[in-house]
Amino acid sequence: MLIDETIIHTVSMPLVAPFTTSFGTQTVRQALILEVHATTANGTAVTGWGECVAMESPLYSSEFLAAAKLVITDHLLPLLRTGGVTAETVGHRLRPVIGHRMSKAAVEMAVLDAQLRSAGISLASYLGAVTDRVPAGVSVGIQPSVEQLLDVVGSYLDQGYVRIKLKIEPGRDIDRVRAVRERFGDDLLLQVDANAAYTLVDAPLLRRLDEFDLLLIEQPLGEEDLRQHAALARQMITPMCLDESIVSAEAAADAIALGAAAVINIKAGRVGGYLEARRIHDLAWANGVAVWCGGMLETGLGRAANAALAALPGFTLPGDISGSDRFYAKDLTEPLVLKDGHIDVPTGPGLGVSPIPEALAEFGIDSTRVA
Ligand code: OSB
Ligand code: MG
Repeated sequence: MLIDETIIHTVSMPLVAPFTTSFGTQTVRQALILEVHATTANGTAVTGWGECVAMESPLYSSEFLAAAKLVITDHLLPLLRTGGVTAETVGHRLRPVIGHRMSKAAVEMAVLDAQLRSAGISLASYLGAVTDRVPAGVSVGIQPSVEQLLDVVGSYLDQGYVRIKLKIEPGRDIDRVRAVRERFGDDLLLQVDANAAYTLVDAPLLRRLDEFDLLLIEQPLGEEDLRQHAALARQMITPMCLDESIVSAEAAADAIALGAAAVINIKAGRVGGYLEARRIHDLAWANGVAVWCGGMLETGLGRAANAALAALPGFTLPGDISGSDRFYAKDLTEPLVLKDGHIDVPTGPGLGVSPIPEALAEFGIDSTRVA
């Protein structure tokens, strides 16, 4: 198909409660929403939607929203201007631009959505989904006190979430995990995520987590510390899971070979798109490495796509795929709803959901048209 024009919407969505991680506190989710207008080979007009998961500031990774908008506008879309485009070749066409995977992922997502909508195929069936609903875990931000943490975890469990992920940071780690384990019992599926807040010097401290029978510890060390994660993994019983470090299938292959990752958190945005995400899934599967689907406070668009990805057979652990209401009182699309601890995998063509025009108008703070 030929891309006629792209509209880059910036949305600003208030969170239902502040979300605190080791790298900061967020009360609003600003995101880029791509609206690609294209014409298929047989002359039909089609629209595709993409979401860029880059955050406002470069704290989780080097990418950030303002840069992403610039890269998409000035460097990525121009590479797709000449000749026909298919979702499967977007990654190759964008190769001259180094890095900027979240931006590339958003562009590929929109092209893929357009292509699948015009073909009447759901993203889930295109990717190879084997289930029609996925278990929902929830990522719990760092709370001001242990009491508040126990309240928040209790309310998510009441809602039916099947797995709890606690954000941790130095000084808010062992005691928090112990309190949750003691209150909610040994059967609770529990894991922690440090967002790179520790160094290898903290190994003796982190080893104290071993007594709490966690599913995994996610990204305790820095993005570039593959070898150090492998060293830490050898000192701990708790399975080592990487998030920030896995920026591509190549990085995943290195991490697995080094023994740095027994588990991988797959986020399509972080790795450059849903197609690369599927390649990592396939690689991990072949290596006996478990994967689960991470989240980046996506709107309904990215949330729907994540549910489709998480329905692949290698996703054997519950993902950070919560209902829309975990972050948003009102979503950009029809909400994804928690049912019996699960989220239904959308079945409609493409992503299966679209922005509701009134919601896009309400949350939109800018729309830029790129010819
Ligand atoms: O490390 O998984 C992470 C949110 C923003 C940036 C990084 C992370 C997260 C989360 C939230 O943990 C996951 C979600 O969207 O539910
Ligand atoms: Mg993480």
